[in-house]
Amino acid sequence: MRPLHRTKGFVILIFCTVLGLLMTTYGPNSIRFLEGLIPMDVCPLPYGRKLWDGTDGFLDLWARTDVQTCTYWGAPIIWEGMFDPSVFDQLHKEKSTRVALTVFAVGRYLDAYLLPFLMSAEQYFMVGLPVTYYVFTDYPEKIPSLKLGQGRTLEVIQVARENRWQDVSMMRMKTITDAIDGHIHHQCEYVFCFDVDQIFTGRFGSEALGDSVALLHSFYYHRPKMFYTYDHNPKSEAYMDKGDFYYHAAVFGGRWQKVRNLTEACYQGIMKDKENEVEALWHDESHLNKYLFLHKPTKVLSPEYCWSMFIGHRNDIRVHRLLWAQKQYNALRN
Ligand code: 5GW
Ligand code: MN
Repeated sequence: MRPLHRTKGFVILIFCTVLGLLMTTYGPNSIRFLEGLIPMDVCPLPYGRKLWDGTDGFLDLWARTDVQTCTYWGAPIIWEGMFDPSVFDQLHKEKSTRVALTVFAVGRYLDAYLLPFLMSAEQYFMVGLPVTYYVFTDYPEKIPSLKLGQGRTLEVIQVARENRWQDVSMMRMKTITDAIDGHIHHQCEYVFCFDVDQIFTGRFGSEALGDSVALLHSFYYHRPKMFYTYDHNPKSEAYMDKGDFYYHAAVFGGRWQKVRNLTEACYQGIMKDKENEVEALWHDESHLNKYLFLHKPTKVLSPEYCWSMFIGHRNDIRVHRLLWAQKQYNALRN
C-alpha cells in the first residue's frame, strides 16, 4: 500500500491538472462548479448553454475563453467574437431604436477634442440608427458645423463654466440628469455618456445597448482588485472597501431611466461630499464605481470599447473601438 500522504498528493495533483486544463480550454466559466466551495466571480448561467439570449440579441459567452465573458450576477461582458453585428443591427433597425450621445466640450476641450470625436462617432457609433448628439459647452457659437448621416442630429446646450476642473467633470452628472428630464427622455430610449478626449476607431454598435451599461477600465481589468483605485476615505459617499470591477467613467450608458438614476445618485453623493468638505479620490468616477457596485450593470463592455494605446499590445484586445486621445494636461488644465 502507498502511504496516505502520497495518495493525497496524487489526488491534488490530478485535481489541479484537470482544473488547469478546464481553465485554459474553456476559460473561467468552466470552473463554476467550485463556486459553492470557494467564492468566485464566475458566471452563474447554466452550464453547457452556449448562447445567452440578451434582451436584444444573442451573445456567445463561450466564443471567448481567454477572457471573462460574464459577471457573477449574470451580466454579459462584451468582447469581439461574441456577437454577430448584423443580427443586433437588424433587430434595432426594426425597432428603430433611438440613441442619445452626451458629450461635454467646455473651455479648451472644445478646440482640442470635439471635432475628431464627432467625426469619428459618425463613422463608428451606432451606425444605421437614429442618433442625437447632445453637446454641452460654454461656447455654443464655436461648435463646428458638421454634415451628419441620415437620421442623425446634433443639439447644443449651453452650460456654465465651472471654476475648478474637478467640478467640470463632476457637474456633468447634474447636467446629464437635467438633460434627460428636459429633452432626452422624449426623444431616445438609450443614452450613452462619453468623455470628449477620445476617438472612435472601430465599430461601437448596438451590441453595446442594454438596460444599464458600464465599461471596464483598460488599466485595471487584468489586475487584482487590490490595485483598483476606489475611494478609501470613509468620510466620502464614494467610500468602498470592496467591489466587483473598476469601471471607467469615460463611457457609461443604458436606458434613459437607468442612466438618470445613476447620474442623479452620483450627483447627490458629490453634493453630500461637498457639505462634508471631502472630495472622492477620482471625483465622479469614484461615485460611479460606488453606484455600480450597489446597482449592478446589466451589461459590461470590455476595454475594447475604450482602449489606451499607452498600455501597449495585449493578446486579449482584438479590436480597438474607441481610443484615448493624447493627453495634453499641461496645455489644458491651467
Ligand atoms: C479640464 C481640466 C482638467 C480636467 C478636466 C477638464 C475639462 C473636462 C474641461 O476643461 N472641459 C471639459 O469639457 N471637460 C470634460 O470632462 C470633457 O468632456 C472631458 O472628456 C471630461 C473629463 O475630463 P478629462 O477627460 O480631462 O478626465 P480624465 O479622467 O480623462 O483625465
Ligand atoms: Mn477623458
